Amino acid sequence: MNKPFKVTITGAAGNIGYALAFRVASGEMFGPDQPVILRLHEIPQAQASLKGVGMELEDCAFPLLHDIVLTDNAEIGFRETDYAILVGAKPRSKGMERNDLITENARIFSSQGRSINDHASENVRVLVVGNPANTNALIAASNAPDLHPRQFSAMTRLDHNRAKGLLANKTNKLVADITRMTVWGNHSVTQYPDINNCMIDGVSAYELVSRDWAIDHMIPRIQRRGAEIIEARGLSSAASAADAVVDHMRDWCRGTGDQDWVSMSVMSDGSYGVSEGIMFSFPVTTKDGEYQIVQGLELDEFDRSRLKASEQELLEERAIIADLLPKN
Ligand code: NAX
Repeated sequence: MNKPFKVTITGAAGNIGYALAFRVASGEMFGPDQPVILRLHEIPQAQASLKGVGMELEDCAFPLLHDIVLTDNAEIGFRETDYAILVGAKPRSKGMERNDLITENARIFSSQGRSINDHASENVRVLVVGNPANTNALIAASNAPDLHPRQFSAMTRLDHNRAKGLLANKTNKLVADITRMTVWGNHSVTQYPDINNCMIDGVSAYELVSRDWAIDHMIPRIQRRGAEIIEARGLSSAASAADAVVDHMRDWCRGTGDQDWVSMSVMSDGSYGVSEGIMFSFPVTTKDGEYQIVQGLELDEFDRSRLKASEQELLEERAIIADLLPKN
C-alpha cells in the first residue's frame, strides 16, 4: 500500500469544497491505489458545517480515506501537506468594489502562502481556485520564499473543459476526440479560449467549425459561462469546478503524456511575450508533478491582441495588491 498523500482543501464546507472532498476521498484524483488523508480547513463560523462534511465522509467508508482532519487553524490545515487546494475565498458582497475584493483576498492568500511555506511538505503542489484565482496564486507564491513558484498554479481547467464541451457539442463529436485545447490568460472574462491547434478525431477543428463561429460565439460563451450557470442554477458552478480541480491535480501529478496538453495558470516565464511575474494560463504538458509550457505555437495578430488584453488585466490586478508582495 502506498503512503497516503496529505491533501488540504480550504473552504471545504463551501459549494465547491463539498463537491470536491468526496471525489478526492474516493480516489478519483490520485488513482485507486493511492490512499489520502484529508485536511479540511474552514473559517471558525463554518466549523459546524465542516463537521457535517466530516461526518458524511466517514459515512461513505471510503477505503482510500485514511484520516480526516477538520480545522480552522491554517498551521494544522497545511501541516506536511502534499497537495494544497485553496478554494476558500471572500465572495463579493453588495456594494463591494473590485479593488476591495482583490485586496481582501490578497490578505487571505498572503497569509496562506506563508503558512504553506512554513508547514507544508517541501514538495507541495498548490492549486488556487478561489477568485481572483490567478492573482491569489501569485500572492501565495510570492509569500512562500522557501518554495519554488513552479509549485503554485491557478485553475483555468474549468474554462478548458467548458470549451471542449462546447466544441464537442457543436461538431457532434465526443469530448474524448478533442485534443490540444488552449485557454490563455486570466480566469476572467478576458481569458482567451483558443482552438487554433485543436484536433478533433484526427482533423483540425477548423475543418469542422469556422473561425467566425469561434470568435463570435465560442469565445464569448466560454468567457461568460460562469454567469450563464449562475443564471440557470441560482448558484455558481460547483460540481464542474470540483471536477476541474480533480483533472488539474490528477494531470499535474500523473502526467498528460505527450500527445495532448492542458491549460494551467502558472508563473509566466516570458513565453509568448507575456510579462514575467504574473500567473497566466498557458498550454502545458505535465509529468511527475512538473509542467512545461508548450512552445512554438503560432499566434497571429488577433491571438496576440487577446493575450495582451488578459495580460493587461493581470498586470492591473498585480498593481492593486503590490503592497502585499514582498519587496526583494
Ligand atoms: P462558497 O462561498 O460556497 O464557499 C467558500 C468557502 O470558503 C466558504 O465555506 C467560506 O466559509 C470559506 N472561506 C472563506 N474565507 C476563508 C478562509 N480565509 N480560509 C478558509 N476558508 C474560507 O464558494 P464556492 O462556490 O465554493 O467558490 C469558492 C471560490 O471558487 C470562489 O472564490 C469562486 O469565485 C471560485 N471559483 C473559481 C473557479 C475557477 O475556475 N478558478 C470556478 C468556480 C468558482 O467560481
